Amino acid sequence: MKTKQLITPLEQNSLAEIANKGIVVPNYRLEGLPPKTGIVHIGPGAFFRAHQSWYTHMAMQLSGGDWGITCVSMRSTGVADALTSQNGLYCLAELDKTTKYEIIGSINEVLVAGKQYEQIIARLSDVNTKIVTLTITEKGYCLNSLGKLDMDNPDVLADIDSKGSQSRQNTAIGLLSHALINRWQAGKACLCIISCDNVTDNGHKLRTALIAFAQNVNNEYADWLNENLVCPCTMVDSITPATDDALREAVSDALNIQDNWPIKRESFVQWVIEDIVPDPKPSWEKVGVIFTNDVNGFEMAKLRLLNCPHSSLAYIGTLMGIETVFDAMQHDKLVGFVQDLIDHEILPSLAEHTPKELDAKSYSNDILDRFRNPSIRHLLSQIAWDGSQKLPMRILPIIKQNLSENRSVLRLSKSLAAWMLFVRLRHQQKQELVDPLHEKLLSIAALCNNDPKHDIALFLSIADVFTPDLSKNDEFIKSLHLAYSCLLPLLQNNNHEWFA
Ligand code: CS2
Repeated sequence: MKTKQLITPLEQNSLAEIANKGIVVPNYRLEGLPPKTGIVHIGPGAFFRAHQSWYTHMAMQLSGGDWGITCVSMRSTGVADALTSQNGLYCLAELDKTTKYEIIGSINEVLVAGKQYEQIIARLSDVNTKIVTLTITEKGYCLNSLGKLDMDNPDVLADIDSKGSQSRQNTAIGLLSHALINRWQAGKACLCIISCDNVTDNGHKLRTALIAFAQNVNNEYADWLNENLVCPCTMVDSITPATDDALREAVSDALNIQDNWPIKRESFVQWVIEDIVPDPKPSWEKVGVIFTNDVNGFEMAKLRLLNCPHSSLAYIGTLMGIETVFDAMQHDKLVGFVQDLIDHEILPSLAEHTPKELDAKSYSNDILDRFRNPSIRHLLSQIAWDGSQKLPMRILPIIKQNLSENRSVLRLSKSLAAWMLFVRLRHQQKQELVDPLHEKLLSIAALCNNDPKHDIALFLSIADVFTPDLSKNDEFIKSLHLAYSCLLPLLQNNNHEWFA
């Protein structure tokens, strides 16, 4: 580790010095006043800072504009603590055949809902704020298994009771509604709110949640929102592992700068947005963002050809004692299973839905090559988080479609059975299960007795995950029993023979 005096702190005042070292810095932060806030982002996690924040940075590098981003953390203070002392600046490391570092300056500030609620509402209500982007994870949309606002969610009910504007909101939906009500009452323009989560039909579901909330608060406001709210659907993609100390050290050694929270990702990055975003907007199209009216085709292909194999590797690989995606891709039989899953149960489901400009098989091969990137240490345990929220987006829709089209679901059922056994493994090992339904899932795991019929019935009883059209489908249940029996040895003695 270099001695402290050689390290330059990453902050506004050191940008010129850092630029003089030949490091790419945000030129829009060097010239004149920093860009004003034009975007508010809720959920400033690693993916946002690797993806949307980078795209907006690139757009301002090219064309300037007041597209500074105010980030909002709904709960945790970690990102705010790390970035505030750095004036929002951070280093992005692209790790591939070569490593590329760049200082990103699109973030103006990070506010925390629990401490700076009024400031957040002021930013969201400000006439200069045109766009809101969201990475609040699947559970953040407060949707039930039918894709509607979850009126059984106590946080949603509490937010509605406060009429969305009288007090601090618990949910992102409530927070947005508070600001939208302010804008409506002040006669200001509405907002364009862009979901950037791996949620099927994300823009429409977000819009449904916001309008359903409005209808429980004030009908006039709901009518205005219905008329003016723009929520484009999107597909987002870049493999972004969580930051670790190895990255902090690499940035410090390579750049001689002290960055509290650098970000790493692969070089591949893609953003597809439904072409309904009103002007003014950042010049995202000049830096590679695809605006199209067929987002659904891109989104379905990505969720099914990247995220579904990802989750399959995460659960099966963890049961096999494998740690990262790269390690899993070295296991021929596991890769063979994933390839069969893709070829026989996923690609056929996309045949009628793939955009004409997308060759699904080639796209899938490229994704598996991305999984083999030796520079990316992507933990299977990270991908395994929030299974109860992810699998209804990336595995269950394929199963439903394949069942209705008389196609096999056995391999998909093995991925699902692996999730169930993963939950049991977490219970057995008394390890944390990162999932909003962790209590229910662990209580089910405690009741499992290795009898497939008994155990599967317990998991299928989770109505928040399995809708009746699946949980009561005899063919699916039979397939799940077979898959569960086939993988059970992985839980009992780490036996890899299940591939046979
Ligand atoms: C991953 C995704 O953690 C996960 O669930 O499958 O975060 C994946 O890395 C991204 O969708 C890639 O764009």
